[in-house]
Amino acid sequence: MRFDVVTLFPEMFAAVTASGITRRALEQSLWQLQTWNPRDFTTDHYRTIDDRPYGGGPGMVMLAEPLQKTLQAAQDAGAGRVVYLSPQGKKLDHAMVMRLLSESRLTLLCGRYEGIDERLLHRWVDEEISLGDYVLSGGELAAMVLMDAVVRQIPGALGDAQSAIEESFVSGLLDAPHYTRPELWPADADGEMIPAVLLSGHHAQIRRWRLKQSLGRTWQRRPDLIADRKLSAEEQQLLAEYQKEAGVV
Ligand code: 9D3
Repeated sequence: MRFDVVTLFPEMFAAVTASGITRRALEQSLWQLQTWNPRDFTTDHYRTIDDRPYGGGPGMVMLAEPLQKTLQAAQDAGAGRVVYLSPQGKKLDHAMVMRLLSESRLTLLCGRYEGIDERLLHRWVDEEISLGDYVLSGGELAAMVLMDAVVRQIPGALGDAQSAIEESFVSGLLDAPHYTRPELWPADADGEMIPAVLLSGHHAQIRRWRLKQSLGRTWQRRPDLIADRKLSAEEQQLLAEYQKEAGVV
């Protein structure tokens, strides 16, 4: 997987190249990143990349010409389909992540200020993607979220331990609670014990408990996910037990 990122702030991308799973995957050559700065494609003394909006109003708009030169240079170097990160895009989800993974090369266009001259978007953008209904300061963090989500799906990107966790993940449900040492925390009179079943060594019971917790928490916190998902007979039974124990039905 190769990403070409058009950005006025290339230094921000150290967040994905310098730490964690994405850094290790980069070191293993499972993906590549090249940034392209539109400032480097300006020709005037002030290296201007924005100007005032026609029609008036607050803020500035990114100029088409420097972005066109930047995207042309990236394309000449073999860059892929152009994705514009923008609040007007379709909201990113797991299905989109998997579709993006299937493209060997992607160009991510990051906007700043109020946005980009629409005529540049008409000629260059293949797809527009948003993270959701809240205001970010620009497209860079959104591009990094997209890259992180895609890179961790590249075969070999996750360590063995982590990919085992992903495999056993009950798809379409929230996680069950996690606990680690000590068994009692805090270590005083009103400390909280971990659920006894997790100490039982009874793996079938533990699996059932986790599935029940996943179903119950999803039902309480994300009913939209339950509505979208078919429940097996066992899952329906476990959810009913959870609801009865929680005293909510
Ligand atoms: C406060 C500015 N808004 C005026 C109504 C419009 C606006 C312009 C530019 C809001 C945000 C931005 C910059 N945002 C992004 O580039 C962005 C984004 C986002 O803000 N939310 C969710 N996903 C994304 S992807 C790119």
